[in-house]
Amino acid sequence: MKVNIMKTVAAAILAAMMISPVVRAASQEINETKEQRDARMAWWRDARFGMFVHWGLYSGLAGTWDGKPVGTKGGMEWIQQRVKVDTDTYAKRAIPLFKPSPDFAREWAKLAREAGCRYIVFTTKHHDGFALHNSRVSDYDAGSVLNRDLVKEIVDAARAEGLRVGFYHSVIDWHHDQYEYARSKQLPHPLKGKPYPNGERTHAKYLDYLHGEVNELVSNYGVVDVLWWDYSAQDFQGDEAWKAFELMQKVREKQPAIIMNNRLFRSQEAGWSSMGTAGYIPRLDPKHGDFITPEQHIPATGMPGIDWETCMTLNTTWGYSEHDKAWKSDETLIRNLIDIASKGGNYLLNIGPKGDGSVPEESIKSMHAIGAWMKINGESIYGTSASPFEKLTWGRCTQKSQAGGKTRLYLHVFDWPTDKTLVLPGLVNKPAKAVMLTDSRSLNVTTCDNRVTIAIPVEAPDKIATVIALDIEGLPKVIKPQ
Ligand code: H79
Repeated sequence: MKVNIMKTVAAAILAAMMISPVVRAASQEINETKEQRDARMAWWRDARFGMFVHWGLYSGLAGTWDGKPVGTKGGMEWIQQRVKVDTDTYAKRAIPLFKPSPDFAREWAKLAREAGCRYIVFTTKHHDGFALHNSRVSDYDAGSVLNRDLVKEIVDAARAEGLRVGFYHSVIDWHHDQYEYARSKQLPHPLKGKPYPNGERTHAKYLDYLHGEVNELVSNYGVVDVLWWDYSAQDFQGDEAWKAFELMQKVREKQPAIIMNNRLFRSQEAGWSSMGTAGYIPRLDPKHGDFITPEQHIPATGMPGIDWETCMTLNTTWGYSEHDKAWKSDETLIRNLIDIASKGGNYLLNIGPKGDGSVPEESIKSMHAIGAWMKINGESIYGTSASPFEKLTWGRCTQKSQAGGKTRLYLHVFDWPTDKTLVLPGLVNKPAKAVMLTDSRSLNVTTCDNRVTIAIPVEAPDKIATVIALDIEGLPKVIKPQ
């Protein structure tokens, strides 16, 4: 009997050895046809506009430490790193100020819907390591500290408003006693340069915890539409840092349709040219993720053939700061959304709620201004693709295919011409009709010498962006104007 068991075990080990290289290779391969991928990405590509939320223990601190502002600009979700304190010191001050109201999540979800966002991505855990769900693998979580599962509250509220839901999850973790922060020179840590307070650390134990928390997140909250990893460095990334391929595969097993960004990696083939927020290149092997994430910037010419999403703040911080007054204007925000859509990308616009979960008044106003514009002009953003024009002097363009082989071009006019004509240089298609979305007014269209000219009123109906929907025959054909 014993011998037989031994034989079976030996056979099993042998079999595992033989198939393991195949399994490992398979874990990196994406077994998906282009059609399957397009179907999986479809809702995300159509959505074009999402709401990002940065909210955690740092939110109650509000950019203040020892009664003084830590700064007036920049990410105050990094406050623990900025003041360089250990987790005990940080948590002792931050926890009493983190007091979520009963209704906070419904407020966010309503705001996102009113703004015209189709999805919401929120911080399930930021770099400080405090998890918003009820975790079995950590005591530094909302379940242990507040006896609440804030992830569940947010997911339920978002679903009730018809929004898709994404989880931001930091793979950097400043609280965990096995996180070997000395392994990277580039990744931040509040105790950087100092020896580990607890002596030896074992990175493998940290990875068990990281994978454990992610497993809870993708197992206990129904369908998760997006996983937004943050982040890796050139000197610490991918498999070495996070057992990235295994992590992604485990996530996909639980959530086959999930869409993930590329931030478990930072290499050329994963779309990174360097560190920094401008270091992106239009290149992405799908095994590293589904989309590229320019942070606080819009790529000059988009990223043809690649899915990308620009994330941006409303002022200059992601996590709430009572000192940051550098709010972007409605004009900037709306034009950024249009600019991004005209380049074929998504806009993930951030709010940083306060410690009680309430959204700053300025942010509510901005989101409502975008919502008012989207209510009239949303069809020029949702489900559109990038402009066929290289450049337009007066604004931007998006496009959508129509029934009967027509294409609808959405002309977003930023700088309203003073001569009552809007010219589309180099457009050779036959125009069918032009309508202003603001008031459904029809406009006269003429065509001559490879340029389409639309007669427009003297005054711009919308000073920020007036949209004219122009239907043309066939797919747009633009030639270089002589
Ligand atoms: O979660 C948000 C940032 O906290 C995180 N990604 C977004 C979505 C992020 N982590 N690192 N970085 C972004 C890049 C580094 C940014 C820095 Fe700074 C600029 C580090 C120091 C200056 C911003 C301002 C963060 C701290 C101060």
